[in-house]
Amino acid sequence: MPSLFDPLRVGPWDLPNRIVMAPLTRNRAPDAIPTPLMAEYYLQRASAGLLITEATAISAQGQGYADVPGLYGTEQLDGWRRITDAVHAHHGRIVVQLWHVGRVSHVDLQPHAGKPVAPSAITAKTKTYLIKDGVGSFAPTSEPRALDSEELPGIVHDYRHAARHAVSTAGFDGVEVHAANGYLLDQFLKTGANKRTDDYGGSIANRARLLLEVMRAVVGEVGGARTGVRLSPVTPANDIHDDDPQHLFEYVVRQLASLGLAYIHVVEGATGGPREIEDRPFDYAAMRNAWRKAGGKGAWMVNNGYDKRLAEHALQSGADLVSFGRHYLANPDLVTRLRTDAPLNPPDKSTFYGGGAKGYTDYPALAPALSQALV
Ligand code: 8OZ
Repeated sequence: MPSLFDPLRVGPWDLPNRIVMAPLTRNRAPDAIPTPLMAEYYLQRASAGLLITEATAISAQGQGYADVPGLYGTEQLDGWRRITDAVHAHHGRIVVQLWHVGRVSHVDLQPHAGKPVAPSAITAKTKTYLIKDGVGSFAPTSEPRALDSEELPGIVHDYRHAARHAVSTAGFDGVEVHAANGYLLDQFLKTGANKRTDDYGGSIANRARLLLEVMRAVVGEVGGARTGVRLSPVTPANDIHDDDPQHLFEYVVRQLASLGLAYIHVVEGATGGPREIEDRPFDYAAMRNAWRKAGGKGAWMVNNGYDKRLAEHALQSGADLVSFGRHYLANPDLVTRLRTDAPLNPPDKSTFYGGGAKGYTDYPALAPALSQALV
């Protein structure tokens, strides 16, 4: 039976273990430019099997929160290059999460103070995060406008362009397309946000069209073996829901199976919340079986509320990788701590979003002598 500490080959990557750092939004990139402090944070965690960066905007239109990084400007790419160099110098592997927020944005964050874009003009009952005069606050998202079908090739182009520069300019080992948590691609997928009457709305095949176009474009740029995707079938995050997620997501993974992806990353339950949602049941094993049956060969990565016991159980039940969010945030040496059953630092919620080194790069690792003794 595989353990969390067994190596795994995924695409071109030799992962030393099956422990992945989940994407975590931290709002510490003023003007969307990654900083040296961010390099410190990621390199501290380089012993993970794989690091997935915080969600990173593919375009100015894809921005929805203050001080989240981007991947569409030279300074942004240069900032990321310093981070990937630091991680590689520490023998780690790092992919960037490609993000377009869609309707989860605010006019203050949009080019020319325009309306955020969405499949349909339906406001999400959720909040975004703004920083004004150095003070952060949560604000309701703005009313979006429905994207014209003529604009969709431009969005696919933005993903393609971001993926190309992520690998060739910023030095990432690959990319993860963020199609979860109620952002643009999830908005297109799900009936709660997509009321379109064109080829991108209505049937499951139509609602999945934009995601599949984006995936083919990204794979065409960087190769399937360097591409993953994150899905969250039933999360209520950002006011999203679907009437029939089981059929929707089984269709999506069947369509993705021929692309030779590195991995599928599934958020089980409510992102950052309960793994079971009473009125939103979902059979994740059936989703995985649909992917395998259709020829999907990449790794199956699971996420949400895992601890060591649950993670080992998931590996025994057919998962290949487990991603950890809050535990990774608070434990730079999570691999050693899990291996040695050492106590975990608790995460401090008050420093999740925004700020500096406090609650970011100052979580202690075990003393080297102690971690040596425990191994
Ligand atoms: C927390 C705060 C802001 C954004 C996600 C990118 O849920 C996020 C996010 C999380 O995927």
